[in-house]
Amino acid sequence: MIAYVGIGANLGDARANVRDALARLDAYPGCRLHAASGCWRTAPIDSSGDDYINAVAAVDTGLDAHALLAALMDIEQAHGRERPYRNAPRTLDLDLLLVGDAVVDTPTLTVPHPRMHERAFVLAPLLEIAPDIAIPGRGRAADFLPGVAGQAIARLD
Ligand code: A4P
Ligand code: MG
Repeated sequence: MIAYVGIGANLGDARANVRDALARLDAYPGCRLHAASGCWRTAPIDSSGDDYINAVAAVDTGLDAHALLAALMDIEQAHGRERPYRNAPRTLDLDLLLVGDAVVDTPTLTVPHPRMHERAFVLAPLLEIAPDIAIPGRGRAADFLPGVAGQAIARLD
């Protein structure tokens, strides 16, 4: 099964943190990195501080959605992630975007990620590695791109 993970950082060496997250996803027990987008520089949305570096990873895994969320939190912790307040600047934020075609809605986990279709910093890197992907319950991810055209993002080399 393929799961898609949104990666974001805007503290410290954000690009290095994103690259390290990709390596840690590949090394995590039960996970294997299947594909990774390039890095994108993105203006903060509902958040403060420096521009973010964002990317999306496709992970080949047998873990279920809750086990994947626990894995992502482990990797965030390894980066010393602190949570002083919601949407605070962060060394590393890992969001579970899609887990195959699963739909999950529990107090601790919502999949598909409920805001992914409103965010250029998710859609652009996701579509780079999965141009035809659908968001369960919403439809083709590509159809949401025009709606986020006003959000400032740029792909880095
Ligand atoms: N949670 C529920 N569903 C999920 C899911 N699918 N993936 C819960 C990950 N977590 C999920 O997350 C808070 C709680 O959400 C977790 O405990 C988990 O049980 P968090 O990472 O502690 O908090 P957060 O990231 O500050 O909040 P949240 O709600 O994840 O924020 P968003 O909406 O993801 O936004 N602008 C740019 N340019 N780039 C960014 O990457 N990121 C955010 C974070 C805001 N603005 C941004 C960016
Ligand atoms: Mg988060």
